[in-house]
Amino acid sequence: MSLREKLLARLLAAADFVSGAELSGALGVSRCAVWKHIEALRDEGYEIAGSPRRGYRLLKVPDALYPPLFSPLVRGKFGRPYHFYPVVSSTNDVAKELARQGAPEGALVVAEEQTGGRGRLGRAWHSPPGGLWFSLVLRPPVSPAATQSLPVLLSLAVTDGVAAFPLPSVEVKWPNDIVYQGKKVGGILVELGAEAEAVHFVVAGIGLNVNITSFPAPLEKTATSLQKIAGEALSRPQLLSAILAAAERYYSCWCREGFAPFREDYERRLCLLGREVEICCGGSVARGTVAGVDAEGRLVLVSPDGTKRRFVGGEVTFKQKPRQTLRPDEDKAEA
Ligand code: BT5
Repeated sequence: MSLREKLLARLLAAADFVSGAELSGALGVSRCAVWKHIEALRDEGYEIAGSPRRGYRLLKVPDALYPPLFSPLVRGKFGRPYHFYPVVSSTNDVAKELARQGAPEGALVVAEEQTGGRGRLGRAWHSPPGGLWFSLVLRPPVSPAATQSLPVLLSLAVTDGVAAFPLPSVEVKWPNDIVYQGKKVGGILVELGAEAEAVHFVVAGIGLNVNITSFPAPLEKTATSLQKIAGEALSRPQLLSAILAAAERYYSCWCREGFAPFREDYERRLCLLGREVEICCGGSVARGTVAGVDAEGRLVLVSPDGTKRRFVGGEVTFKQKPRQTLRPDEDKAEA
């Protein structure tokens, strides 16, 4: 780590002002050298408050994902090594290639823009500059079947990352969507490098519409962005680092205990709970009311005749208008 990165890491770790004396002691340089590096960071777009008596406090990091700006924000192993591309076809494709060449768990591929961003079943994913488009290499010690709950788990980590900002809460839409008032804010694409019994690697691709102000015609009515929700642009590096930290925490628990510990939390954030839906899965369509998810992250649907069915994947559409942002407990209060 360079001196600048160490300084930044100290400022990031501190919730309040850090004195110049403390910084110079920790970094082994003079207070004047600390001041010069603070000035250089300000030139790069960091907002740092300075007070003669209290020291320095980091207020805002610039909205750029270049390695020197983002790497100091990586707190754990998710995000190391960090591969950044201004433009790439699909971060999932790059991450898969890196994984095949032996990239370690936590390796991260981020692009400012994707020209061939993909959703499930080869659908196109609109990825202009301003969004967060990234893919993580994972090597979970589980069977291929157990990875089915990974998109569900990761969608929870994404909502946690978003919750680090002063925004109305976004919800999850099983299995892989992040939504706000029925509109899609983000999606997750998990791809596997595996044999029948063994997972060699997983690439978890996450796309989040962050600082995007308009969408092309086909998406105009169905998609939205965090900037539209917040009314202002958000710091993508801060958001990405919050998502990675949540994802790493959740993932390490999931590797040991599976999805069960996350079930209730997931249901609280699930926009489908108690709703009548149609689920399209492998060419067949089922209708029913969503009862929740099970310990494996499967969607539990109660058919009109009362039978319960579980789904590992599929396309869910509402048979009623999506609610605004009501939560299950608010539903009860309404009744
Ligand atoms: C997804 O697929 O939602 C998974 C999206 C994953 C994208 C990430 S970005 C980083 C990584 N690299 C990749 O190449 N992919 C991953 P699915 O559930 O199949 O939804 C796809 C559908 O969402 C499309 O058919 C469109 O209707 C809609 N869509 C496309 N782009 C969108 C966007 N930016 N925002 C909201 N909806 C979008």
